Amino acid sequence: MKITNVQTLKVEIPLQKPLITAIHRTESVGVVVIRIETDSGLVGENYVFALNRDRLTVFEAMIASLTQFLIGQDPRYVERIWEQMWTDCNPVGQKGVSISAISAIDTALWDLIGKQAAMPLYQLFGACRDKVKAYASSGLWLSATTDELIEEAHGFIAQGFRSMKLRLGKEKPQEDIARARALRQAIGDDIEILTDANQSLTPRQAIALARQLEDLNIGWLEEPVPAHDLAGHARILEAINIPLASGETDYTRFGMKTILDSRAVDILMPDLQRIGGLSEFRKTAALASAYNIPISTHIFTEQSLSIAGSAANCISVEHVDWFAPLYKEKMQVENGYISMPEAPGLGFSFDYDFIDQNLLKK
Ligand code: SMN
Ligand code: MG
Repeated sequence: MKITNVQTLKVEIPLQKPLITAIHRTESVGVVVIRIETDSGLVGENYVFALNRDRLTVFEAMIASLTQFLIGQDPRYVERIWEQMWTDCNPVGQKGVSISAISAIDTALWDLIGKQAAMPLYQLFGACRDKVKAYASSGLWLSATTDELIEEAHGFIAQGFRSMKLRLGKEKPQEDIARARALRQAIGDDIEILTDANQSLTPRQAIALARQLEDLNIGWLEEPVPAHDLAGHARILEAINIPLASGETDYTRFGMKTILDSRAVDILMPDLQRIGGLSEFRKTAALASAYNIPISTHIFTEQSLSIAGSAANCISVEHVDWFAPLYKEKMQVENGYISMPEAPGLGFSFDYDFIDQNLLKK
């Protein structure tokens, strides 16, 4: 099997309601779709997420700069291709746009490998489970009123979720506490509440806030302080009785090792795109297991199921619905769990009617 062509398409996916956290704000989701074509007729499919439409051409150009390592190559040499792309990006930086492009390509190559092997990737990697706990994360935004939070929460429960993530970072900490309290009261004790402050607090603020949330049985507190403040994370972790989660903002196994060495997290949350694709995610899961630290995957739900089904220390996946319109197959949540996709490769295939209708021409 040889790669014959790499195609990219810029797509803007409309959102039902704006996505708003302490540091994110967008009304639509921008992605660069990537298709790696081969002489076998099989196509590897994946995308880069650029939050909104503003920088799609930047990501597209970075992918184009790496196609020299793909054309004429066998996708099964994914490890060699990864190393070549990684080395090539050294002078321009091995984080940010570089690693996003590497990730998009790497995961599309794995999609091809799975399709050729006629196996879903979680089985090709060595399966450890058939379904995984998923928490609802497409909502409970900072912009929601307390009434809206409760309405959304009931909607998540009706969809089959038993766990959901509330965003923190209101101007006054009392507001965060009141919202969390109202949510807990509305949904009862059997549904898990996770929280994410999106790096908006100081260590002192985070400790004070966490102490007031402790009696609400919160599953974790995520990114309480700026992601690079690992000493701050470690200080908070020691001081509070809520597990601390972080990791989505850093890159590759090297970034994750720094977090793990700093004893900064109870739960590591690698992000498929920032980590460097499925190749690097598998290495990261193994690394975290050596530190006795569980992982929970960050966004990219469809593709991350391949990790969740094959990494024994993966405790949950974050469920976001933003990318669902790209795909023909839809994830189903049942009693809090998502089943592994059984189709070969990633197990999700693009809906080109939707993509064509939402193409960005410039
Ligand atoms: C998040 C990440 C990316 C976009 C929106 C929200 C958030 C999360 O940090 O963990 O879901
Ligand atoms: Mg987060």
